Amino acid sequence: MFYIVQRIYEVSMRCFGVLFIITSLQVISGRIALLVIDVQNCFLPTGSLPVNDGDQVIPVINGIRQQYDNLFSLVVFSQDWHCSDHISFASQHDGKNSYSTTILQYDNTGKLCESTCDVQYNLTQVLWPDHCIKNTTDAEFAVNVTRSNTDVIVKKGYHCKIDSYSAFFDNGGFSQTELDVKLKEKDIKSVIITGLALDYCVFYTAKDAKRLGYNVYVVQDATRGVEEGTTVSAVREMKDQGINIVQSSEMSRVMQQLTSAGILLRYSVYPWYISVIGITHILLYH
Ligand code: VGL
Ligand code: ZN
Repeated sequence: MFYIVQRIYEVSMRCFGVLFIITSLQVISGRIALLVIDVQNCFLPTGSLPVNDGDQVIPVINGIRQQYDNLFSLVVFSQDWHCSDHISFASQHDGKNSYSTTILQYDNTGKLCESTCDVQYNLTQVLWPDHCIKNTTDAEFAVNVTRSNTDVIVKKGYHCKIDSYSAFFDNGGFSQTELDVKLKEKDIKSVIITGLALDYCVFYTAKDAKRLGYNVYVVQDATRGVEEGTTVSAVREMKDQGINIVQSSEMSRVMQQLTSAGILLRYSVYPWYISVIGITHILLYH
């Protein structure tokens, strides 16, 4: 009789062990997302808003995918997707040159003040060359960037009267894309951010991700900036805000850190009595 109880006990302990390992692994593979920001023709050196060496992020991003794809629960591609008369285009502002700035005024509902209006927000807008116009080749993803049909695509900047650098919110914080919901659906806790441009869309996406509570990594050599000065200040501000700036050569350490954190976290919420049973078992039978 005692022997049977002992056997049942031993088998169930083994099952617990296997269950523990499986649930830990699920946590590991269930929590990290790779965000690829605006790797589109428009931002490549031959595009309408060329970013210096913008094409050089592609092999770095592809390399990260090749090595760590199975550790990402989600890969998201954001896509700058503008109306042909988008408010951020210098061409829509008489006498204004590309790369100059203007102030855009919005009322409390987030509507652009074009005539008399109760101004609630003044947003400084950099005026860009016409770029990433929706449904054009210029707005397509770079042909060489590795994509899979399970990747999620998040379009942004499609409201004609407001710009949107972040892949989460427009520049006034008036409206939100589906990105946060998609990440939460997959229980994502950490985001690895790559893409273009470091001083605009990567920067604002990283800051919003941090504010929303994600653990944020920006892979610096998998990004490029539009301009030197804004790139330096963006990197400084991200570091100040607790965003991790890493190099692709450090990715193996980062992924290891994130996955072992997963095990620890899982262990700390694992029912305590299983440990007690396990320890008792070892003391009694070994
Ligand atoms: C971006 C400027 C204008 C970007 C988008 O993707 O960083 N920059 N639109
Ligand atoms: Zn844009």
